[in-house]
Amino acid sequence: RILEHELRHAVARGEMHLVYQPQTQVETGEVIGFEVLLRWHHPERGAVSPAVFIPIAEESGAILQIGEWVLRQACRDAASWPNPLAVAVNVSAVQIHAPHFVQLVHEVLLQTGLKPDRLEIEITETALIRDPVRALSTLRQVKALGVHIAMDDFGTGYSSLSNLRSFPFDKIKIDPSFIRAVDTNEQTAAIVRSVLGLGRGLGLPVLAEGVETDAELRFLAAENCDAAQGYLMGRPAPIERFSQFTHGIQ
Ligand code: G
Ligand code: G
Ligand code: MN
Ligand code: NA
Repeated sequence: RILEHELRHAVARGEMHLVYQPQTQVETGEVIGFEVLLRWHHPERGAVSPAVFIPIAEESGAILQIGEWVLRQACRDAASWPNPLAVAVNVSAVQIHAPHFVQLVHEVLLQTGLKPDRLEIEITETALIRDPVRALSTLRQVKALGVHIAMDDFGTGYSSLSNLRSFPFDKIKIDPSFIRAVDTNEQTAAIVRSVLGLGRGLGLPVLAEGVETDAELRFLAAENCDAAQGYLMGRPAPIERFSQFTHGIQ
């Protein structure tokens, strides 16, 4: 396929770049970190969505090279931010199951000087099902480095409560589909309340993704949700846009 061939050269040709989206503490509104999101500007096609090219990169194996570039660039950026601002990097199943993933993370932390506890890797449950034994071993080793691990898109896909018990997660990220209209839909509200209770019971902070309105944020504050991310607090943008935080002025 065309995209697959072009993907393999996209990093080397400088067609990929990173955008960052702020994550805030619900109670104070303080920015606590940023999720890094990959963007591909194709010379002819223009912007190609990661929802389109990430699956192709995973099938072709190109995600290994692309993911390494994302991790290195994100850690390099974050190393210059004031402590304790954190960076959250999406990591796909193919990367988790690759032989040298732990070594790569270790090496990138050493090279960039980023403190391990300021890096969070985001993993969906789908990434765990292919080889759960191997995934567990890898995640334990990553955690032993001091890196944090977030369960991404919680509530969708292959969600299983047993994953929360079996894998060493440090945070739960509730999928945006549960935040949409959480303030007006009683069923959605009940589900979000129960996830917050689950987090509390397990001692895991919960971050709500896809917060777009004040009413959604007020609901989350009233229910003691720990953290939030969404267009309301900030759209994904080049890191320069957030210099008031990353340069420690505010
Ligand atoms: O930013 P956007 O909402 O368009 O991202 C769409 C999807 O692509 C999301 O599920 C997101 O997790 C995924 N994604 C974005 N950047 C990366 C990345 O660097 N690595 C991986 N594996 N997935 C990413
Ligand atoms: O990695 P993950 O699947 O969580 O990807 C997060 C995606 O959610 C990103 O692609 C980002 O562009 C998108 N996103 C972030 N904030 C919002 C929001 O407030 N509303 C919607 N609809 N999407 C969002
Ligand atoms: Mn994510
Ligand atoms: Na998500």
